[in-house]
Amino acid sequence: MSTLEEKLHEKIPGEDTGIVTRNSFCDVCAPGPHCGVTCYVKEGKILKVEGTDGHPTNHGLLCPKGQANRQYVYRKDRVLTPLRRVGERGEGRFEPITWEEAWAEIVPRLNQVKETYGPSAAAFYSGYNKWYRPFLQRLCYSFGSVNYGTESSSCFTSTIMSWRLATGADFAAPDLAHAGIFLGWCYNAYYSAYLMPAGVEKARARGMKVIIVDPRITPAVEKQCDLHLRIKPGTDCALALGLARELIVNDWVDHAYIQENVHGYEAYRTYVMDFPPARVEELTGVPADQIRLAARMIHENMPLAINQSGAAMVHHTNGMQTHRAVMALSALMGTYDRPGGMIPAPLTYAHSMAGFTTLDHEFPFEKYPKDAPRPVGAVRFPLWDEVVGEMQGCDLARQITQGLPYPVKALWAHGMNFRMFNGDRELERAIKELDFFVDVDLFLTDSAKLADIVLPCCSSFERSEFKVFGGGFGQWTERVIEPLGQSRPDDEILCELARRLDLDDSLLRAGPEACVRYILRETPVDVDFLKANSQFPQKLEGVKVIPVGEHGFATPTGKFELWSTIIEKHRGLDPLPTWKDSVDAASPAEYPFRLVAGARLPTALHSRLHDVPWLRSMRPQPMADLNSADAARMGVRRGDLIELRTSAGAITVAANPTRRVKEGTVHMYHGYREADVNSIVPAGHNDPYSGFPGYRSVRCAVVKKEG
Ligand SMILES: Nc1nc2c(c(=O)[nH]1)N[C@H]1C(S)=C(S)[C@@H](COP(=O)(O)OP(=O)(O)OC[C@H]3O[C@@H](n4cnc5c(=O)[nH]c(N)nc54)[C@H](O)[C@@H]3O)O[C@H]1N2
Ligand SMILES: Nc1nc2c(c(=O)[nH]1)N[C@H]1C(S)=C(S)[C@@H](COP(=O)(O)OP(=O)(O)OC[C@H]3O[C@@H](n4cnc5c(=O)[nH]c(N)nc54)[C@H](O)[C@@H]3O)O[C@H]1N2
Ligand SMILES: [Mo]
Repeated sequence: MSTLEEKLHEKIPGEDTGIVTRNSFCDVCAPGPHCGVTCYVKEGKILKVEGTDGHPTNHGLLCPKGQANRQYVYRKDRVLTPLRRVGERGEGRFEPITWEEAWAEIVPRLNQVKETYGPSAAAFYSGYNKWYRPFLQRLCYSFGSVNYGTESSSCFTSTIMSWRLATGADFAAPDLAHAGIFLGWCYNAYYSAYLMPAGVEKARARGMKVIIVDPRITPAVEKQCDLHLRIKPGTDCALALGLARELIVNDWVDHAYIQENVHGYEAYRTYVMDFPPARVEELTGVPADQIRLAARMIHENMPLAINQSGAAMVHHTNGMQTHRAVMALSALMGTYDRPGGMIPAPLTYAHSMAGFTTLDHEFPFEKYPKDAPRPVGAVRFPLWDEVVGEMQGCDLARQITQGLPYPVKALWAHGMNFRMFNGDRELERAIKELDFFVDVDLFLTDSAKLADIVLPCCSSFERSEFKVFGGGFGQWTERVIEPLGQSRPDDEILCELARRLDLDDSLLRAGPEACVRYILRETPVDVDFLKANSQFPQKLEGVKVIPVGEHGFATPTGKFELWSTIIEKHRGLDPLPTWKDSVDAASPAEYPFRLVAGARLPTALHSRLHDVPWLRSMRPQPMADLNSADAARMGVRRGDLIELRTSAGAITVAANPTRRVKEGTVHMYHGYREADVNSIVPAGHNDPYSGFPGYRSVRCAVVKKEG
């Protein structure tokens, strides 16, 4: 029998130790996984965390980021009270104030901007966090502003545009359980989605084949791959078109599916004939034989499922078109909305893929302002505006600075991080020019230091929240600990703002629970039952899920549009998914490398974990990965300081020579304050279709620093 001291040391729950376990979920990364987390709590403090046994998402597992939740929640720079700036913007001098004092300052200043410049002069922005977004969007529209926007205008929404243009659906996921071949385009799941490889492994065990398209040798390439196409970053569109050509000339495509469901096949067929294997090899660096082999493997192992890459594929100036070109393969092979192919799914409450519909869309849009101007980004990125209709965050700096086509003077943000955009110093400067800036964050970040008022929000462990999980599960969580200091959940802050602004919005004013009940109103989800069983996700019985094969096409032609009748109306944009190299126009002689900014590290999540000690200890210095042969040629060894220089500037980082990255490329993770890679991704290096930054193909020089 252990002594009490031993039990305390081992953190064993019990009456004698005073330690209890309570379940919540991890909100460090989102929105896909949201792994179940069991917290060991004593006297209101979390002592340790572990994955929740039997949880439908993570089955007791946690990734390194999830394991570090205790250090994340108790990060030293947690904001514990509302703060008012007393120094210059960015200096970091604040005084603590009460919530009453904060509202007394916020309300008149937001109203003043509204009265002077019109409601859309106030923009409402959310960083990576998804869970409170429906509240923020509705509040923005109720305020009368059209400028609701999020970090997803650099993340996922370009893929949504691609799907909407092609099929009318928001999203489609690979049906690994029934696929014969998985085209793992930009598939890096061991690092970016750690639960996914298990599904791939299971399918491989029953014979599914895997092709991975990635310039790097990732763990997935080593463990789960039958054919690795080691492509030059930013050239994927050419490879997709080349594969299509091979499938067509060998007569391996699904004519019956195309006949019935595809619009624009003839034009597309003519276009892809310009991409024979030899040319594609020249453009992409993938050997012609491998292109032929890949096409044959697809033909011999149908049905075809494709990785739905959130980021790497669309972080290019031809990214949206590239995504269309890749997903077009599912139309050619007849596997869109077919078993083993790409299964469309709605993005439901708080962007969790529950697979059933709610009143997510109606909740904000019933308040959409009438007779308002178009949101930020609409003039520069008109296709984005037509297909998405939100503020394109990548154009915010320009509009603040130029005041065109109308001024933006105030910013209310949840988790603003200027470092996440290309040419980020422009956004930092623009924010400094604002009349009024409020940032709601857990931490006093460098972006929060630019704010007039900082409001403290809390983590998932400190709030109660409705959550859906894949497979049709729902949970209404309870607080595991009380909110630290005076921090509050974002949804409560937003509902309070609606009350304080006296908005004509009885639903928001009624509070978060009333809003969630409204969003779920037409589903059989039993909120009271979930609240009474808050410790574990419950199967949601009776929710309506559209069967595979019955989704149809909500496009103007009612078909899968290879030729987009929406893009057709936009001058200067191509209705077919056309090829263009995504690299910038700087001189290749001066900048011989291709910089890829941001391939995921298992221990980082954008900026938010760089200050978490356990995770930082794995890669203490900002480090760039470059190919060992390139490094040897320059006499660069591991840990040497190198300068990465682009047409936009330079940063100094440590070198990590590795065989894993392709010769001629450098990979550098983002979000470091001391080596901010987005400061050297040129401003304006954006995709004209989506507005997305071309983070992942920038011409770059690598110079060894002496001493
Ligand atoms: N070079 C390069 N740049 C990139 C990318 C890349 O690959 N390369 N990736 C892009 C992509 S895909 C993304 S998604 C973006 C992400 O970019 P951001 O959204 O800016 O990511 P973070 O810095 O993690 O998070 C923003 C802030 O949200 C705060 N936060 C965390 N939880 C909460 C919460 O519940 N409420 C509130 N109010 N705040 C919270 C965090 O403390 C942090 O300060 O970066 C983009 N930028
Ligand atoms: N650990 C961790 N996990 C994360 C995140 C994180 O920051 N850290 N971020 C989350 C977010 S917001 C997102 S959007 C997703 C992104 O998820 P992913 O898209 O999977 O992210 P990455 O690992 O950046 O990119 C995937 C792979 O694409 C390769 N790649 C880079 N450029 C190119 C290219 O031009 N062509 C091809 N074919 N491949 C290329 C990279 O080498 C990498 O192996 O990850 C999520 N998961
Ligand atoms: Mo993202």
